[in-house]
Amino acid sequence: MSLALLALLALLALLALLALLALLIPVRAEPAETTHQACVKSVAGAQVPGRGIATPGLAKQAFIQRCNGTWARVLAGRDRLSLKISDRPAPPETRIPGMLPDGEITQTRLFKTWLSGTTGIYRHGILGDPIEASAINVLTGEGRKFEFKISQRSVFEDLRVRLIDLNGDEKEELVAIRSYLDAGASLSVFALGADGINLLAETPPIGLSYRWLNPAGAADSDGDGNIEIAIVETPHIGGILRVYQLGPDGLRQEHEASGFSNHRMGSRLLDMSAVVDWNGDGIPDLALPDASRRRLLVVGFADGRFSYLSKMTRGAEITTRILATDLDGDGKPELLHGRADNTLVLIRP
Ligand SMILES: [Ca+2]
Ligand SMILES: [Ca+2]
Ligand SMILES: [Ca+2]
Ligand SMILES: [Ca+2]
Repeated sequence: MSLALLALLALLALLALLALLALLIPVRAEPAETTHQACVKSVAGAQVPGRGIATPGLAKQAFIQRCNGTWARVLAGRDRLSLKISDRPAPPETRIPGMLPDGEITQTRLFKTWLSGTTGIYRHGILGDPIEASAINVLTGEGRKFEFKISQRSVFEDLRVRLIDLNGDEKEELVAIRSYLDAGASLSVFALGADGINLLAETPPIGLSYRWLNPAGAADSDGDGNIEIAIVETPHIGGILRVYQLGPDGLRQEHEASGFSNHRMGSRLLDMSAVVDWNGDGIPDLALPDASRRRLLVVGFADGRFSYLSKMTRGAEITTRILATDLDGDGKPELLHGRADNTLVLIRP
């Protein structure tokens, strides 16, 4: 056999081996994006009021409010989205005397909560006006009322109290953004005891006045059985994602990663993030925009390791809530949001 023929045979064998390897290595599917032209003012699930923070769970129904104020239900086909004229999904929100004018009521089976005690001492205006709150209110299922006023050196630079059981005692803690006049925002966790509301734990404030943070989600994001809470620190100036777990010594940071944003300066929208098991490993992941809010990212913390699970196509700015849904009923998640280029987007893993 000639040398040339041997070389040719070797080359053919190599090519066959490479082809076999290509078949064996799974190709990672790109997320599939389905869009619909619509000027979207807001995106909502069917359930309101809620806990005030993204947690695991897929909305079976989703609604949008168009820029002209009308509401529509979002229907998801395999390759297209359509809108069906609908009423507003939730009844008009109840107002409680004394509550923060643009505040929101949150509720679980055990409590109803809201912010009150309006104050103008911290003129930051990150949430649309310089009027902030100075007290947390709780109304229990048995009709007991509690109030907790914070000191003059700080305000609740927030619209709502998030209700989430961070220590696993089957009773929700009360979580709010507390800003110190001379040191900026911290994440504050309160607990309702027999004697009233008490401060349970707090992250160190950012360190500078007029520096803010926005919670992003709460879930057992590493699978260790404890709930973590994720926040984005300084979402307007190159946000840092921080993940905390509440323990006997307070809130301990477990992860830190830069390049995220879940809030636009001056907006009252706090929900630009979703908790969703994107890779189907049974552990909840977190979806939130990058620092420019022009690209949606999904990150995971399974087994205590931070990783990027998906980076969507860069496009126009994300302008609405990011809602985890299962609108097509296949049991797998989708992410729904509106963009500044008048597009409603549904993304499948
Ligand atoms: Ca608890
Ligand atoms: Ca955990
Ligand atoms: Ca997962
Ligand atoms: Ca689905």
